[in-house]
Amino acid sequence: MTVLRLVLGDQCARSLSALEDLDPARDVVLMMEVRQEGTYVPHHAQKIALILSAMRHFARALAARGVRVDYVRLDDAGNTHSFGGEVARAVARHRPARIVLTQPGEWRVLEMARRWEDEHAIPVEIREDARFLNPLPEFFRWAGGRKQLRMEFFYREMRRATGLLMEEGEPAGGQWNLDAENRKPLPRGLRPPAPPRFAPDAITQEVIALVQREFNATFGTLDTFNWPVTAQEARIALDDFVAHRLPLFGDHQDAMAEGEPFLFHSLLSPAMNIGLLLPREVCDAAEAAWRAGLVPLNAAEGFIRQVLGWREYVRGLYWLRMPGYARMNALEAHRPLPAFYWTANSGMRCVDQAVAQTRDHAYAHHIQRLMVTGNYALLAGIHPDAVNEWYLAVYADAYQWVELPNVTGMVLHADGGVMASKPYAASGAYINRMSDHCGRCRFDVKRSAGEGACPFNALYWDFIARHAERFAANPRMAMPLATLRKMDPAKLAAMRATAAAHLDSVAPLG
Ligand code: FAD
Ligand code: DLZ
Ligand code: SF4
Repeated sequence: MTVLRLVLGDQCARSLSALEDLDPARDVVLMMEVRQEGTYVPHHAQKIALILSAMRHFARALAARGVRVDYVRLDDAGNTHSFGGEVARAVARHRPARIVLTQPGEWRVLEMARRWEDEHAIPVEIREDARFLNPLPEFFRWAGGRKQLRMEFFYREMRRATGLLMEEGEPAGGQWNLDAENRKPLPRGLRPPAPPRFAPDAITQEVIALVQREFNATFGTLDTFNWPVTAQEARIALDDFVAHRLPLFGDHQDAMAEGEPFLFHSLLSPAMNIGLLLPREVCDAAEAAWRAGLVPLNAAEGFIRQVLGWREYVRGLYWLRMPGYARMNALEAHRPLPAFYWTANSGMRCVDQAVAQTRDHAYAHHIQRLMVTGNYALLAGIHPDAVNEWYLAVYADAYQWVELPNVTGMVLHADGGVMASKPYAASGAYINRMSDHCGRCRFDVKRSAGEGACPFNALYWDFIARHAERFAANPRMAMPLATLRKMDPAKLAAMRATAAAHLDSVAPLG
């Protein structure tokens, strides 16, 4: 009897566990374009277009291999526009003996899927997502009993387990982590090579028109759509990155520069997160380039650490801690999201550049997400729900399994330190060191109080003072707390007044 196999939009991988034992003569693959997935947060138009185009290409590739694909298009008559409704209609159409799917990337969808067995009175098998390098049971075993879950120790285990960048049981080059070499700003005159172009084919063009027509995506332009939408294109993107940008990826990983949204970054997360590339092939390509002498070790290690370490770690943490993780607010932050997260008109050059690039490309690199828009949200005390919704909406690579730990854990310290031993809070000095934004800003990065002072400075000390008691027991916060104690009270009062005036002047989302 028929097995109904589901492929969700972020599961466009040939090696998907749900397709493993597929029998083309017997089974049906169900793919569903549904409005609910496009609107549960106000997604960037490019994110919706990427998913729908990748889904249509993947369905075509499956059909070409003789697989029966039941593909529900967004504008099909009768589309109920939810996964639940479409699964119910497909069960009525095919009368399957059972449903098979790969574990979804978001808790809310997993909850939905867990109900189908009762709703349809047939077995529903939810399989491990084998695209990841670290099976969840192994992560849970590693995490078991530990009070703090430090990525660095997890990463070392992953290096040992996979053999990546290992030589006779030791880390290649003698050190596990070469991050100290990876903090250089972009030197004047160095222009990063442009990423490859992926001209939209007929399918992508059709999808772009559909998204323009059907979704009221007010944030984000589609004119600059340039994401790989097939496994073949994603491989071209990977090879291009390894050849042209990986060599300097490490050196300038943390740099920010005017008019350079991509720098030496890979831009591979959107493709990886929907299954067009596997993390193992991405890591193997970086390691092979290093072994061939084409890229330095700090570049290969820095990049592999992001994919093998951070990416696997945040996914493990998400499934370990959900659903409670989504409700955490350890620093009791309650402000609404400022409107400038959508309009790019804060007057803070670093913030406006990050938001404008996000609007134009559905992309900002890690340090912009962490140390600019994220740092601002942390210092200003914006509610985690509002911050999470924004990050989940605006990036082409955003799915809750990866977005939530980065925001709640890494950026907002809202998990009380499960992920990071101290908050990534920084004043304007950090942004000034790593970018060329401050020279073009109407605020003065050297000043901390009064009209025209950089808001990050005043907000930083206001944040430290606000949470001084809470952070007192944290040895990693000893330095800023000691500086705070020695600070002239009048100076601190002036900074806190500047922070308050700034926050009062910021328009919340209407
Ligand atoms: P590169 O700089 O080239 O890095 C290589 C790869 O490493 C990325 O493609 C990604 O797969 C992986 N990676 C790097 N850092 C992380 C990390 N912290 N967590 C998980 N994977 C990582 N990444 C997402 O994929 N989706 C998100 O929704 C997302 N939200 C984020 C929100 C915040 C607040 C922060 C601070 C980070 C977030 N990240 C997210 C992680 C990281 O910023 C992006 O993966 C990266 O910017 C994607 O661009 P890239 O492919 O050019 O990355
Ligand atoms: C993000 C997204 C969007 C915009 N649309 C669809 C869709 O129409 N059909 C689909 O199967 N998936 C879509 N997705 C991705 C899902 O939201 C994703 O599978 C879940 O969030 C689980 O990670
Ligand atoms: Fe950002 Fe402050 Fe620099 Fe302006 S002066 S770009 S607000 S860090």
